[in-house]
Amino acid sequence: MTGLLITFEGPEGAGKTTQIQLLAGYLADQPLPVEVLREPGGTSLGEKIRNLLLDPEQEICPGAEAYLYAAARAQLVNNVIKPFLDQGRIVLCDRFADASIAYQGWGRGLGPQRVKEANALALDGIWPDLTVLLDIAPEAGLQRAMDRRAGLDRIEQEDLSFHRAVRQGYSELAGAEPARFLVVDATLSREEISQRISARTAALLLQKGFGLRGEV
Ligand code: T5A
Repeated sequence: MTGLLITFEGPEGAGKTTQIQLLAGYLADQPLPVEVLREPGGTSLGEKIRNLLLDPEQEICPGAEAYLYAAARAQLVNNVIKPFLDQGRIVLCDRFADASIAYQGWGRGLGPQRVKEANALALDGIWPDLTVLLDIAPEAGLQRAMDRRAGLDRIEQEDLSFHRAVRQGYSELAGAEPARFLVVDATLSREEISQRISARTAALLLQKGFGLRGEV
C-alpha cells in the first residue's frame, strides 16, 4: 500500500498548525502511521532556506523567491516525503506547492501557470491526495499572527493587497479542483473545523483501503 499526502493551506494565521496537530492526534489514535512536516523546512537544507525566505532584512526578488521555495520543496520531496509515502505512511504537510502558486503566482504576480511549471522538477510527480484550505480574511489572519508573537516575518509584512491576492489565488485553486480541496471557514471554532477535517480524512482513508477503528 502506498501512503497518503494531505496538505494544509490558507492565508496567514488561518490555523493550519493547530488543525494539523488535531488531525495527527486523531490518526495516531486509530492507530495509523502519521508524519507531520512543514514547508519551507523539514530538512536541514529546507530549514536554512526557510530562514532566508522569512528574514525581514533579506531582499529577494520574486523569481528567486519562487525558486527558493521550490528548492526547499525538492529536498523535502526527495529525502522525506517520497520515502514516507513508499512506506505507506500518512504525511500531513503544512503548506505545499499550492502555496507557491497562491503566494508567488498570484501574490507576487508571477502567474500561476509559470509557478506551477517551475515546481514540476521539485514535485517529481508527487501531488496531494487531499488539500485542506482554511479560508480567512487576511485582516483577521494577520491579527491572529500578531497576537501570537511579536514581529511579522518577511512575507507577513507584505501589504493587504498582496495577502488579498493570495487568498483569491487559493480560492481559484480550490474552484478548479473541488475533488481535491476541502475548504473550511477558518473563523469557526477549532473543534468544528477539526470535526470537518477528520470526517473528510476518514472518508478518504476508507476509500484508499486504510482500516479505521470507528466512526468519526
Ligand atoms: N510561503 C510558503 C510562500 O510564499 N510560498 C510557498 O511556497 C510556501 C510553502 C511560511 C511563509 O511562507 C509563505 C507563506 C508564509 O508566509 P510560516 O511561519 O510557516 O511561514 O507561516 P504560516 O504557514 O502562515 O503559518 P502560521 O504558523 O503563521 O499560521 P497557521 O499555522 O495557519 O496558524 P496557527 O495554527 O499557528 O494559528 C494562529 C493563531 O490562531 C489561533 C492559534 O491559537 C494561534 O494563536 N487559532 C485560532 N483562533 C481562533 N479560532 C480558531 N479556529 C483558531 N485556530 C487557530
